Amino acid sequence: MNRRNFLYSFSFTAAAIILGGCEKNSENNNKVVEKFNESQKLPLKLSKNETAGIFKPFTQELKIPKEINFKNIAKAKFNAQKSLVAIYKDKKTEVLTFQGDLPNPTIRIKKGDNFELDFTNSLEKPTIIHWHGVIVPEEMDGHPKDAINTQITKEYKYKINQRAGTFWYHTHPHGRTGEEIYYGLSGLYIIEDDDEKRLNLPSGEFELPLIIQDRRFDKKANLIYKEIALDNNGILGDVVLVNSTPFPYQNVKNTKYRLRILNSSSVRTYRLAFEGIESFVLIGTDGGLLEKPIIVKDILIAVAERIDIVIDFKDKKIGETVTLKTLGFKEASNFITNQKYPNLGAKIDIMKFKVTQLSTNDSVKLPRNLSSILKIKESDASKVRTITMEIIGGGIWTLNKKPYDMNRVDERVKLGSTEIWEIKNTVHMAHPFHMHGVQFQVLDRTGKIDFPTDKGWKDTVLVMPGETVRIIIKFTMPGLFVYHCHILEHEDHAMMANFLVE
Ligand SMILES: [Cu+2]
Repeated sequence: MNRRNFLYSFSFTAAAIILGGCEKNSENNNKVVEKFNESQKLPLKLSKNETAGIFKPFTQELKIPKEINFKNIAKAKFNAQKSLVAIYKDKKTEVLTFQGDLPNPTIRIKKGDNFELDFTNSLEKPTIIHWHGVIVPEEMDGHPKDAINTQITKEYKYKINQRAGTFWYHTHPHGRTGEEIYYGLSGLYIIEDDDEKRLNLPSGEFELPLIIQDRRFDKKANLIYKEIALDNNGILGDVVLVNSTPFPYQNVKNTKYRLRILNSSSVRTYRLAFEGIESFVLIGTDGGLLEKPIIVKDILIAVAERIDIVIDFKDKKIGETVTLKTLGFKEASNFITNQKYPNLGAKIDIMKFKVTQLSTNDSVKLPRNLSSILKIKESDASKVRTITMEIIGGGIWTLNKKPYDMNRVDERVKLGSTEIWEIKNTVHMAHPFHMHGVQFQVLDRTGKIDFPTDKGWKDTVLVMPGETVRIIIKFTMPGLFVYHCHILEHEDHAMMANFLVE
């Protein structure tokens, strides 16, 4: 038994026995999970964690990705490559990057402008970049069929034709997306427009991107990837990186900040809240700003989703700290996950904001109206389709019980038409459903949990266990695109399908 197994086996035995089946359902089991979660409040008990000996949480300052702003350049260059990066201060971790360092650069571009990038693949296997949430022509979208071989360069060139919002990019080779994102190949992608500029939202030093990823490291700061037998349902980590910084801190002034948050983890859904500040304001979702701000105390963010929030540190004195944490989300699954790592219900302190300076300027007022969202009418829909989320024999994750086949067209859609898709989750695990080539609206859901993010434009929606979520989509971009579960180990399995818009 290695050190990690030994340390974990002590407190995990009770949970392991009761959760040993495929699913749990009794009240007793829930109690065990509660207790289990409590014992998992990381990083307070970080001695369980392999990296505990090599760093102290909340001592490394948050890294801010550098920006590639298309206001200043005509064309960018990415080269997917192996790199050594100091995730832990004074240690080198082997990762994958686009420009030699992590976090990868944030792309910033204005609606109406042209995006141009040369992408070279210096990895050993074929890969391709997908611009998640950005509606681009088929050949620019990064469909897994378009993966380029090693030492080949692909030219991306397209025009931004959509409203402002927080998007992201990541590689998308079939069967290896999870591994490539895990090792580093993802980044943020911000679209701006004049409508949003006019709102004078917090910007510059008062706008912070937060890319959240849970990861596993050994004592030498090497990333540990999946244990095939134990991680079939998704990889959970015990170290939370924000912008590739483990459990960081950020110095702030006592004023409003806009936080653009992306969950780029493998499977974990976070229920984010701030210890020290009771409520904050949700202003945007995957596809840009909401119509009106929504005040929340906590918010769910599943893998691949983005939330745009404003938090106000105005009541904090110099020297006070505010902790961003996840309250845990055990509702996400009754499936067992790798018992060595904090489960989906675990409460984890993620990062700290330290108020170190008084603000000299608090002119930012949050407008009552942020944008207008034209509701797609149900009566416009010409077709209703049902997509089921299933696990089939041998533990294979699928959609409609059909493992993904790159060459099979699963759904044919008429260009310009509007459709309702009913996403039906038949299993006891929540799945984030993502579609390429569109932004959609959520019509309704059968479950009890209220998602304020359902009010905005979406490209990824969490479907709870046993739940049916109805979405409405207008198809404006012709071509072959994929839709899939965004739990990375599920999409790599076979939980993906093709739709052809023609
Ligand atoms: Cu899934």
